[in-house]
Amino acid sequence: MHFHILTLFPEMMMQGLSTSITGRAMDKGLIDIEATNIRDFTKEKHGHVDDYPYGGGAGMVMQAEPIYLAHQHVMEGIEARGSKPRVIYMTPQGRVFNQEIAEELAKEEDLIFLCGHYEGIDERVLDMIVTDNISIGDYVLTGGELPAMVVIDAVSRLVPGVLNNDVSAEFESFNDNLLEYPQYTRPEEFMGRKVPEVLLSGHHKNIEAWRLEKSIERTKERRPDLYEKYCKDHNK
Ligand code: 21W
Repeated sequence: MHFHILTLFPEMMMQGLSTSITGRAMDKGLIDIEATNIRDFTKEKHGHVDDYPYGGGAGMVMQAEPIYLAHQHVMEGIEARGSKPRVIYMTPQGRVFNQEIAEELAKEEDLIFLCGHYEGIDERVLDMIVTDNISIGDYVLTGGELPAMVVIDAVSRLVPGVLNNDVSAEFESFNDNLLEYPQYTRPEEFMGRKVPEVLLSGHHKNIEAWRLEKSIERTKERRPDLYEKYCKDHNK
């Protein structure tokens, strides 16, 4: 899986994504991440990439040309491989990201992320290059960089081999609309609190039943919206 990022802060993104599991996936060659600095494509002598909005208003707007040229540059590398990738604009106005979207994106060979900063991007270049608009939720951030990192992290762990555990990433939280059961490790007793007896019993059927019960219990308590769906799916 090849991730391409158009951003004004490539170092921030490479640093974040080179850490932990995504970093190991890069080392193993399972994913690669190329962050292109939009500023490298400005033709202005002072390196400006933004300007005042026509019609007035607060803040600055990112100009079309450097983004257009940065996108063209990235496409040159990709088209050599013969694929036409989706261009995802990270924006508060996009589809709200979830696991289903992560699974859909994980099927692609290349993904291009466009990250805005300041108040936004000149609409004309968005019309020309963007295929998808994605938000990560209804709160206001300072730019699209952290949201793109969130999406890349979620998609990366669905790439075969990225997680080294035996159970595939598919059988996890948000499957069947249930939250996960509580987990415990050594020691058996911590400050007077014991690990639930059933987990020490070695009785696999009972353990499975206990975990399902706990999953249902905490979904009802913490995520009543998911619990509703679970009940409907199970005719309860
Ligand atoms: C915040 C951009 C506010 C634009 C027209 C007139 C990407 C994000 C972002 C940001 C505005 C995501 C305006 C959840 C987010 C992002 C920066 C408002 C003002 N437009 N997901 N005036 N939350 N945020 N523009 O903030 O770029 S995905």
